[in-house]
Amino acid sequence: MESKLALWVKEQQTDNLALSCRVSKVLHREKTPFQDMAVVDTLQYGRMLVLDNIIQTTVGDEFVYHEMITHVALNTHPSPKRVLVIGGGDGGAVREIVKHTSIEKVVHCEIDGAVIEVAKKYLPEISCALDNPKVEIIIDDGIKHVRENKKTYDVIVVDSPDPIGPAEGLFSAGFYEDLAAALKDDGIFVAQTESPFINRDLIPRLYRDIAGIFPITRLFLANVPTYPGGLWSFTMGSKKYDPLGVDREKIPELKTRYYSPAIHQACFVLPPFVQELLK
Ligand code: AAT
Repeated sequence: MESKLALWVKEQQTDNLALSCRVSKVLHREKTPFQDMAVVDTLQYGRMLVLDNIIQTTVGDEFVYHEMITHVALNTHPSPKRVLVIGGGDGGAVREIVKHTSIEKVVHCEIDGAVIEVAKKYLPEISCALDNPKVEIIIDDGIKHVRENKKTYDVIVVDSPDPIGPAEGLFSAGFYEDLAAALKDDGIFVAQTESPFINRDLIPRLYRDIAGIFPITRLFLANVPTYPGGLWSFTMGSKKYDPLGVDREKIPELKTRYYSPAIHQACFVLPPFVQELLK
């Protein structure tokens, strides 16, 4: 008999908005020292990682986010060798970064080792590069790691949770100063910067803070259906190279499903309601 039981994961995105996904199976539940973690199979988007009731990633749409948080910045730098990922315990950003042949080392600094373990066990298609010999995993606070490393990285990717509670520090001007110091003289950082529909106070503040530190600051967009609002922003701070100056013909061919040389240019074209936020 077909089960009539309907289990749902519900992310309360704002006081007045929620996204629910029907669950076919609960694979893992754990209270880590940092957060409440679950891995579930959803019928719409496949396997999903949830932390503190916030959807972190799903097998169905993760490629958009992980390709865009990495390739736009990596292809702006002429030869990225040392890359730091802060957060992103699922390993999706690391998987994309090691596709670049110039890469010598990826340091992956995630605060919660339990997220990495669970990703390795239940999300193999996302975590598959975490065992790559070029990857060094450090279980530590990314804020502390950038403070302790100066002029070390070509590119830093901030794959952070939403700016709630302890993650707030990953969205502060002081942290952006530390990122600038941890980058080499021609370094670039990129961070996920939330939804232009929902985080309309946060995005202008971050953009101003980053533009006060980096000579080149650019915001770009992609569609991530399981994140609040569906339209997602990323902000890049660069010391020397402009992502808009990249010669499309010279972008290396990568096996991707969302990012492409045309998307590299198109993602910086902002609708007026987003441009308005950056004035
Ligand atoms: N790849 C998309 C997944 C994430 S997860 C964000 C990760 O950041 C989590 O694994 C969390 O444990 C880790 N994290 C939180 N704070 C820190 C910190 N201070 N240093 C290092 N890692 C940290 C992004 C989800 C975005 C959700 C959008 N709604």
